[in-house]
Amino acid sequence: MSSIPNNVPTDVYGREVKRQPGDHYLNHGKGIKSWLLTLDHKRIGIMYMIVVLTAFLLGGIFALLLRTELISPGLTLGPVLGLNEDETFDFYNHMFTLHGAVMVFLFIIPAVPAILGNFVLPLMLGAKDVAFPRLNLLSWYFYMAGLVFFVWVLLSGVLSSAGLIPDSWGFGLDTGWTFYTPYSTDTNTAVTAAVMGAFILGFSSILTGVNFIASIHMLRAPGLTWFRLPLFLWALYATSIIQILATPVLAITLLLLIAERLLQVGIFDPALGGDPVLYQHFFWFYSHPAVYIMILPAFGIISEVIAAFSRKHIFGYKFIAFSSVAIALLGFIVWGHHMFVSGQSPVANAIFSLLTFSVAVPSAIKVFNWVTTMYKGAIRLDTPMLYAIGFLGMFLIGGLTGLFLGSLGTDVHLHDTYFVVAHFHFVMVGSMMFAFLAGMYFWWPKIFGKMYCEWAGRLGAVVVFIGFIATFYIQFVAGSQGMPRRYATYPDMFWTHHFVSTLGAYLLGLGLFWVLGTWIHSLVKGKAAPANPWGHNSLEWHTVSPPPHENFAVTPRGSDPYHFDDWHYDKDLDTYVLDLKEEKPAPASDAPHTPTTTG
Ligand code: HEM
Ligand SMILES: [Cu+2]
Repeated sequence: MSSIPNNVPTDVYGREVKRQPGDHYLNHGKGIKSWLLTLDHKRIGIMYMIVVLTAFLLGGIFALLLRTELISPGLTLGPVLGLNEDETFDFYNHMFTLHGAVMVFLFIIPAVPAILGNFVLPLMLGAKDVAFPRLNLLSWYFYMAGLVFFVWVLLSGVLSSAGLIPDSWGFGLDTGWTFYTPYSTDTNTAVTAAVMGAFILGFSSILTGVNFIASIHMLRAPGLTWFRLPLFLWALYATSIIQILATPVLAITLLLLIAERLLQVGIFDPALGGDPVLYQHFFWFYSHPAVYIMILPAFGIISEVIAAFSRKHIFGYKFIAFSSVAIALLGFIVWGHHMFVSGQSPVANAIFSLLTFSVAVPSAIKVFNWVTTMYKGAIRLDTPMLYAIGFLGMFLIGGLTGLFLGSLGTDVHLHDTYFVVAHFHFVMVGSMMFAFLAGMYFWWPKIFGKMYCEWAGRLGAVVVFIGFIATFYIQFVAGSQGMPRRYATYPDMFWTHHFVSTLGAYLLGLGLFWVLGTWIHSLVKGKAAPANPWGHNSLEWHTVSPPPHENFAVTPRGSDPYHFDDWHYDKDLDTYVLDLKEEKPAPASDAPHTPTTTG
């Protein structure tokens, strides 16, 4: 456990910060209204944190229900709930659909940009807030509106099976998170409500993207040139480009789907003269880039954490920065790899397969640079770094198995098997969720002004890692032996695979609850955080923790964020401090262009 003597907050020079009421963003304004109407990016980040983590919990409960059904080859959970065979299969379809949809649309797409991005981006820029604070708040409300639709979808399933609402109102959702036509245009589950929810969530995502791009262009502190931007900001920049360009395509597709359901216009449904493969093209034109909306911000976090905990300048800064942009652009031309068995022409298949491999190049550049940054570094294995190292291994496995799926020949065999399930969980959970947790622990002291308990954080990381591997690694084996995805029952030959996987999932769930426990413990009992516990040099570490409402007392000057040499480790304070004589505050007249509407 970190030991700050007397538990006093300290500034960048290691001097005690005398706290006054209302002098930081958490106590600046009291009452629920001061939160719900806030224009402060930091508070909006926290509001996102609360709701997005709640969505994650919900998705996690569905996951555990799925895994419980799969613990034995026949019907397992269904009969316990009083369901017959058909009803159990139905129940399973609903569970994996809600699990996938909630995890993708409500957790993983917003998690890093909306929670950590919102909180950290203006601080990293040395700005007071994002470029459009009101739009930022609006995007949170869009998220909440989308959430309401999904909650309705869930409730409709519960209420109709209890006989409280007529089935014609829709009951639950059983299309898979991809809403593939023509099934999604026919089924009488609550597809329209779910699709409306995803449509509205899209606007939340677009507004965040607009805000981030404008902020990075307009609000950089004096001296913070483009090539001094922390790599997390390059990653968010690349992400924002995708959010703005790809999300509208999904929005239009979803509207067409609703039109098809309500008006029978005949766009996707072959019975009406439509083309279901067209839907798949539209859907994946968004959803492949969307996987980069999920993973690019994660890359950004890893760059920050690995540099800080290796105490070394990041290796290959420009390569990492440009590879984010390259991935964002290449991500737009590979969507057809989801459709190798859809009846697409062999020429198109071959081209998409080839293009897919090109994405491996910038991805490998990143991994190379991260590993090289660690090489001969003074590595500190604190909790964020443990998650970052876990990320490296998981992303390697997730990425390399993607090559099997990108290869035409092998994909035909592996398509729609557990190999795919394992692959995308290695990328989404093993990589993206690990990076998210790395970022949460990394910025936690800054966000809440409290340290977490280090040994407990590390233990959580180890349990989550073991649980994750146990759950998902064996699914590669099951999948390559032919276990198809989206089935509630299976032949005995897969019993061991599924049994191990389910026990792993319980362990993973336990680990994640432990993680939550370390956060709650920190909020209640954590020691006061210093300004810069990790000795990183990007601007958010130049202000006190938690930051004041307006972020910085004096406008900071941007310099190389990975130049750590000015920060010295102070044993007594257990934090990094700047030498007082090195103090060179920028003149206040250099204030960056910041909006005047921060409330
Ligand atoms: C935390 C532990 C998790 C467990 C134990 C778990 C388990 C499962 C299981 C059993 C399935 C159904 C596989 C099938 O029969 O096709 C599934 C599907 C899926 N999961 Fe997870 N999952 C977890 C976390 C996540 C996360 C964090 C995400 C994304 C952010 C995610 C995204 C998905 C998606 C997109 C599907 C596909 C749903 C569909 O086929 O419609 N999962 N998961
Ligand atoms: Cu893809």
